[in-house]
Amino acid sequence: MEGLLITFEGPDGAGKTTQVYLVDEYLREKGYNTLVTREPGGTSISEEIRNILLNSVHSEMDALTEMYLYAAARAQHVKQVIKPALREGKIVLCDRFVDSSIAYQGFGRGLGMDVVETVNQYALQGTEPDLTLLFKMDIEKALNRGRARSGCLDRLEREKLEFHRRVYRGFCVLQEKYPWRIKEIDASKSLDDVFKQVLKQIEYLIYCKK
Ligand code: T5A
Repeated sequence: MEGLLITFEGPDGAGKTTQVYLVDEYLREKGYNTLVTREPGGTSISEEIRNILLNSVHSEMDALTEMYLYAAARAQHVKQVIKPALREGKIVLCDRFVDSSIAYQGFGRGLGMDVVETVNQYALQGTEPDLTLLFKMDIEKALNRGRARSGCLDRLEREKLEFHRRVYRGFCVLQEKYPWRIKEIDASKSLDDVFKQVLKQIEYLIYCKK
């Protein structure tokens, strides 16, 4: 089987990372060759960019700078990790990807979808997710889940609720634009229930690609 890129998207704290690792364990037990990675991050350069982006010290960061830094981290990640893994036939499970840039920088920061998509075309080098799982739930509840876990907030999590509302709307617009790729997950449910929804989509994708 050729490699597959599966991305996990949604508001902060919706439970994406938890599911990435559950899916990884499940697929490995079934004998699939998987790779877990994340954005921003996934390479040493991209992880350094992540530290700049999420550090709450940088409260003065301009929206354009932010967009380019996410895209720069992505360009390195795609070239160094994602493309090679896909060539090797791996199932790549990526915690956030380009849709986050469109939602957060395009809608949240107000840079617009077109600008963010255009800049990211260069970073993506033709790479597109085969499936995107969009974790949807009340954003305040999701943010509280994240807060309860870590206690401290990163630069993006510190943004006002209105920012997170715009981001969420961005994800909804993307879902409408790419319904064949973006599948909704009701993230408000229990861990087991969310896992079942996620597996249903992934197993269907694998079945279709066989
Ligand atoms: N960003 C990212 C951009 O602005 N542009 C971009 O291009 C990209 C790629 C990244 C930040 O950068 C922004 C988005 C982000 O703000 P991050 O830390 O990677 O920062 O952000 P998140 O992906 O949001 O990571 P979180 O860890 O905060 O959220 P998750 O992964 O959605 O949630 P998770 O799995 O860690 O779970 C949170 C808590 O909830 C519990 C877990 O046990 C955990 O305690 N939980 C549940 N509780 C009840 N029911 C369930 N079903 C649960 N599932 C998990």
